[in-house]
Amino acid sequence: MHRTKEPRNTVGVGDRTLGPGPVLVGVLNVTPDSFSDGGDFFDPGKAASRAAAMLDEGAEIIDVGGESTRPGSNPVPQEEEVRRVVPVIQKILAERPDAIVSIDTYRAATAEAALEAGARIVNDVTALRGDPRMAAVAADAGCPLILMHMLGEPKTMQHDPRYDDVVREVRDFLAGRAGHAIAAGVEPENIILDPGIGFGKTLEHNLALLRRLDSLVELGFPVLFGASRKRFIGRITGVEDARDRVSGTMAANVLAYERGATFFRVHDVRPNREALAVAEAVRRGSSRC
Ligand code: HH2
Repeated sequence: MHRTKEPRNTVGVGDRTLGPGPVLVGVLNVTPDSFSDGGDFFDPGKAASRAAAMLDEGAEIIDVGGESTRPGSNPVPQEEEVRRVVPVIQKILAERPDAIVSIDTYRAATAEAALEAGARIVNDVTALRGDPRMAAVAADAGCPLILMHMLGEPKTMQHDPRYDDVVREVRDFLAGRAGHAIAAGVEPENIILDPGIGFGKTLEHNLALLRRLDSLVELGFPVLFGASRKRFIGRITGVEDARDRVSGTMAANVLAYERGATFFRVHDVRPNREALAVAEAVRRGSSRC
C-alpha cells in the first residue's frame, strides 16, 4: 500500500519558485546522435543560441545533456561528456546569467563539473543508480534533483519490456528512489519525479503511465513529464519524422498537466507553452495576461 500525500507542484531554485503553473524545460542535446536533433547543437555557439531562443519562447529551465539515451544508444566516456556540456553551460550563462540550467547526466563527476559551471538542477535518468556518488553530489549541492524511472539501460531497454502492472511498479520504484535520496541527505523539497516515458516501455505502457499520472503525483513530489517528439507519439499519429511530432506532444502534455504534472521537458517550447497556458487558464478560470 502506498500513502497518498498532498500533491506538490513548486520547486525553489535560489530565490526563484518554479510552478505551480506549468514549467517548460527546454531540451538542449549537445550530442551528435540524439534521436530528434542529433548534431544540431554540437557547437557551443549554436547550442547557446538555441538556449537563448528557448528562453525567449518561455522555457524556465534549459536541460543540457552530453550523452544520448535514445533506444540503442551507446555511452560516451565521462571526460567527453564534460567536454561537451561545460563550455555550453558557461556560454549560456555568460549570455543569460539568470537562466536556470539543469544537467542531464547520471555521472557524479559530470554533475559536479556542470554545477561548478553554474548548473542548478541535476536530471538523473537512472534515479541515482548509475553512479554511487551522485546522491552525495546532489545532497551537497542542495539543488533540485530529477529522479526518472527506466527499465534496463538505453542500449537494450526497448527489447520487449515487461511489467505486471506498469503504473504500480513505476510508482513504487520512484517512491523507493525518493526515499533513497532523502536518506542520503537530499531535501524532500528538492525532489522531482519522472515516469520516464519511452525508457523501457511499450506504447501501452506509456499510455497507462500518462492515463494514471495522478498516482505518481499522489506521492507528494512535483512530477516532470517528458514525451516530447518520442516514438510513441509517432506510433499513434503516424508521423515518422520526430521533428514533426509537436501536435501529438502538445496533446500528451496537456493531458499530463490535467493529471497533475508541473514540469514539461520539450524540444518545441513555444507551441507547448501556448497549449499549456490554455490548459492552465481553464483550470484557474483566468489567463496570466
Ligand atoms: N528523455 C530523454 C532524455 N532525458 N530526462 C528526463 N528527466 N525525462 C525524459 O523523459 C528524458 C530525459 C530523451 O530525449 P532526448 O533528450 O530528446 O533524446 P536523446 O536521449 O536521444 O538525447
